[in-house]
Amino acid sequence: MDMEKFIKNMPKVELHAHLNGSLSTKTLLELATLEYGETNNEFQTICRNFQQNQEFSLDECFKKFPIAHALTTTKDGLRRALLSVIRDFSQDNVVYLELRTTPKSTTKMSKVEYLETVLETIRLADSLYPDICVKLLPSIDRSKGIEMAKETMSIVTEAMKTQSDLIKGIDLSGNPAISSFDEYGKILSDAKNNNLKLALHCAEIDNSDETYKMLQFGMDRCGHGTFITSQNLNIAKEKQIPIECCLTSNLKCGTVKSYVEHHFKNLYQSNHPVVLCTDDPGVFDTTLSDEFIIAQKTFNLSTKDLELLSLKAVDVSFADSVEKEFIKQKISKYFND
Ligand code: 6MZ
Repeated sequence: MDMEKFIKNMPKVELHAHLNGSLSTKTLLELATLEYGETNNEFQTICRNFQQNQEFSLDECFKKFPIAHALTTTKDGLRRALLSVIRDFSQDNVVYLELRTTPKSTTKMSKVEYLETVLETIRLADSLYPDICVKLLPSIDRSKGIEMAKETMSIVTEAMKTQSDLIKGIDLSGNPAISSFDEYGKILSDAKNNNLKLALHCAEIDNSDETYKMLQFGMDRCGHGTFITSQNLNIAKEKQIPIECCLTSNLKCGTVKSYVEHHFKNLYQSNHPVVLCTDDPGVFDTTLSDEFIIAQKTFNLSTKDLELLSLKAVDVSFADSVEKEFIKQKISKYFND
């Protein structure tokens, strides 16, 4: 079997994907048709522009999300979007997915209803797409301010009383150029005390002071980690903080110059825990298979490397021990049969 086919069929683990960044153009067009009756040409162009095919800046990337957000303001739209995303990951042979999303209040839905709809839909997807196990990491968007973050935490804390089998951690994301980490420390400590793991976007842009503070604060996984260097790299290594590497996202946002120069290479070669992730497969026009294929070709990975990377992803996931064992068996079977 050729390598691309082997990777496509391989059972994969996705740990860093944002719901509204994961909508394919096809899904956006379907949602737009349902929302506005008929898809007009103008909206078709807007949907097609969702994908970032050229190299843009990170700031440009953040201008894309409102296109998806406009189509997930109702319970119906949100449900359809989420089901499409889970289907797409499942069709790409992702067997375990930790999906992130920021609970939002819209004119049609409160934040509580947003979170409830997402959780209900994940449960529904369990019967529709039984080959994929989905968990949720509610996101705090750092660009929306501390009051919004407090509100999100209080809603998540309430939901945890009955849905802790699905809600596994908290993601801190949003435009890293806006606001400072200091404001969010207290809230994230509360999350930790509430048995939530922390997956924090850190060092996506070059801000070594903030990166230092975040690494000292600690986290269960680091999103991107692009600019973790020198002393900060030593801290990340001492603490063995797993890093979620999103090759195409970083390339298209211009935070790394080329695939070859991606920090994945040094981290992997120095045996630091790393995982390959898509970030926003809709925006960046990628899949987890594509990311593995790119990594395999760029860094000349062997099938043993692919197996080790996949098993490491299970280790650093927020699944429970029984779930981890189950996924590991699927992966090992694929590689060793
Ligand atoms: C930081 C990002 C991101 O939550 O509406 N998001 N945050 N860095 C990135 N790198 C490119 N990509 C996505 O999904 C979209 C939201 O995820 C965050 C942003 O807050 C974006 O608005 P949800 O489902």
